[in-house]
Amino acid sequence: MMKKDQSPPESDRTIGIHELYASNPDEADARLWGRRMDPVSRRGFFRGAGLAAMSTALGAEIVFWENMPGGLIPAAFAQSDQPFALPGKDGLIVLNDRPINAETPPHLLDDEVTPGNRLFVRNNGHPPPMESIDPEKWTLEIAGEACGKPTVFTLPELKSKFEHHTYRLQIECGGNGRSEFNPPASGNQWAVGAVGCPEWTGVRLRDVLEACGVAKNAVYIGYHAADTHLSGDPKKEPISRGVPMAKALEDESLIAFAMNGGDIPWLNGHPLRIVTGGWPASTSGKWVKQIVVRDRVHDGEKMTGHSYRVPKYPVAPGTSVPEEDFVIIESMPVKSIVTFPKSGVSHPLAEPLSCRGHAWAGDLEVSEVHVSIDFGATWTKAKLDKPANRLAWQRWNAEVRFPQKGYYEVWARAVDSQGRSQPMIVPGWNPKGYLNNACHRVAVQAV
Ligand SMILES: Nc1nc2c(c(=O)[nH]1)N[C@H]1C(S)=C(S)[C@@H](COP(=O)(O)O)O[C@H]1N2
Ligand SMILES: [Mo]
Repeated sequence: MMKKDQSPPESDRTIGIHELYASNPDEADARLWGRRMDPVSRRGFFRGAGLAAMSTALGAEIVFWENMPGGLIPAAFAQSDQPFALPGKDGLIVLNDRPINAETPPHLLDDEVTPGNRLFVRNNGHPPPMESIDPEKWTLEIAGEACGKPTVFTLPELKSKFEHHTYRLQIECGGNGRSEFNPPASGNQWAVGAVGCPEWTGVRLRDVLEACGVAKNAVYIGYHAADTHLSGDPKKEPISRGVPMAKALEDESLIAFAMNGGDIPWLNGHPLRIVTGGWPASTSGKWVKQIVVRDRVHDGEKMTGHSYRVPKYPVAPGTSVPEEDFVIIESMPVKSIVTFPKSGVSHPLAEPLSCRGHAWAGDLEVSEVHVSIDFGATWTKAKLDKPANRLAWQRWNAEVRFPQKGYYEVWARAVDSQGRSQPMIVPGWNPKGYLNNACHRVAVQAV
């Protein structure tokens, strides 16, 4: 549960980290980040326009920019309250700039419906340039070996031919919470904020697929999208995932063209994305151009190997697991966050403190949320709202009183409709650091 301090020890910041990168980049990453980085992402943090934009933002040229490790946020931003600005986003913590990955601090997730500027961003490649996107001309092709009548729709056709549906759907990155695993797992070091629950409007994936003929041997769908691979190689895709037919055909599985009544934010997939709530958000393809109906488990980029997969049996931390023993993550586990108060607040001893947050449970509903101020020795049942619709997160709130002045932590623990509870400490270690649904906790000083 303890947050690992991601910042390097003071001595390492100044002594020879650049030299160390030149001679032993793995060791330099380990010292700087407490982990080893993917060699592809290590170099070339900023180039061309990105570098120019960053220099403008900093108000100075980055003299040694070529030495900056991939994903390193300039200390001028990382160590200040002024977050590095992403277009259309506000207050997010940027974990990586290439590709852009940013999470939302939990106190900024307090809204019942997550606003566009507060929805996390998880990119595997470069998004299609904003100015290249014309919603009127955008097309979506339905194809694949188990599609009876492959069809290309323009976005206006899609909107006019099929009924519109609006749902609040929770999406959470499979790697949310990764930063707490030990030994550390490579990848974005998400804390708790790679989750959100906006209101999506679109057409049902089912309606569109059925109009194009779903063959009897259909097993899975897969998406192909307009973002490009980090290497610049046009033959490579950054990501192409999907879900089994049963999930694709659910009422709530959407091809969404709007979010919260307006355009989907550019970084979240404008003008068209899939939303399959409750499953790892990697299945919710952004900037979607093609959906294939497959006669086998979709084998696109990041469907195979270790991506979005976990060992099919529990393993000791640090175990190396053979590839054939991994299974694809499907519905996400029960989880909750405390969105109020913000961690670190002081609160007058004489007054009760109203705490609140959200809870969700993949394809299931949350049936109870409990809070504790004594590290889990005793729990109080919170008031829990019903979800606005299936696969929406649920608001909880609870009033707590502190017995005396001092330091406390408010912990929240949700239980799903099948009786499964969030663990109080980090659950099952796995090589890629997925599915950490440990209790979230915030610090409060009673004064
Ligand atoms: N085309 C495309 N779709 C994508 C991704 C991507 O990189 N490209 N990332 C996936 C992953 S891993 C996650 S967690 C979610 C994140 O959605 P968001 O950025 O809108 O929060 O988008 C998914 N869909
Ligand atoms: Mo993700």
